[in-house]
Amino acid sequence: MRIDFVTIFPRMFDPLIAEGVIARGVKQGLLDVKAWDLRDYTTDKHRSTDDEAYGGGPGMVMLAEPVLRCVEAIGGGHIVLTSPQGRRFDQNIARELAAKEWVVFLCGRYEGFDHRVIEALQPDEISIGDFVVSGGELPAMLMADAIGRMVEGVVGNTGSVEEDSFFKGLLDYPHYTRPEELRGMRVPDVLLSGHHEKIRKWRKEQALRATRERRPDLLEKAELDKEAKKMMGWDE
Ligand code: 9D3
Repeated sequence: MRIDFVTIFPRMFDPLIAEGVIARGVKQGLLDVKAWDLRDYTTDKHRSTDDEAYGGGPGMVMLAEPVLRCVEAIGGGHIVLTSPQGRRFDQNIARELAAKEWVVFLCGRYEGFDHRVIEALQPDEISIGDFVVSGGELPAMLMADAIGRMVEGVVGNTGSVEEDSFFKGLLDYPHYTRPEELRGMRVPDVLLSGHHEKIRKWRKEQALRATRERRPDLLEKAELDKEAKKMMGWDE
């Protein structure tokens, strides 16, 4: 899979490409990741990437021409525009984008892009949530991480919780490792018991309880099996 970023801050992407799950995918040859400097596609001697808004008001607007020139130089891909006005990113959108061969993120700054970028490219506008960050770079990196880890082979996830069909859509159960006792706090006996069936049920109960207490909205969407409904006291 190929992932490109169009930005006025290409060096912000250095750590993404150097460390972690994206770096792993790049090293394995499964991901091809590049940050493009919008300034290289400017058309004036000052290498401007933004200007004042027509109609007045505070804040600058990013120029359309450098973005369009840069996108033409990239030459393809599914174009995502990071924007507070976009559809809200979630695991389903991550899966959708991970299925693409090539994704190009346009990272906005200031008040965003000249609207003709949206008219010309008709990008897939995506937000990461209802809070304000200073630009699209961090949102794009966050989405790239979520997408990259879903590309086959990037994360060695044999038997991971996420892949377990039951725990999909639920919060995680508590995890413990050595030592058995830490500052007076013991690992739950059931996890030391060696009873795999009891451990499975305990984890399932814990995941259901955490989800009911913290994210009841997730529980409504989750498809619970008979055993889970019984654990929740929902059995007839
Ligand atoms: C909606 C807020 N805008 C009107 C007052 C101003 C504004 C704030 C922040 C315009 C652009 C930005 C920069 N943010 C992003 O580019 C952005 C973002 C975000 O702020 N929150 C969640 N997801 C995203 S994706 C890109």
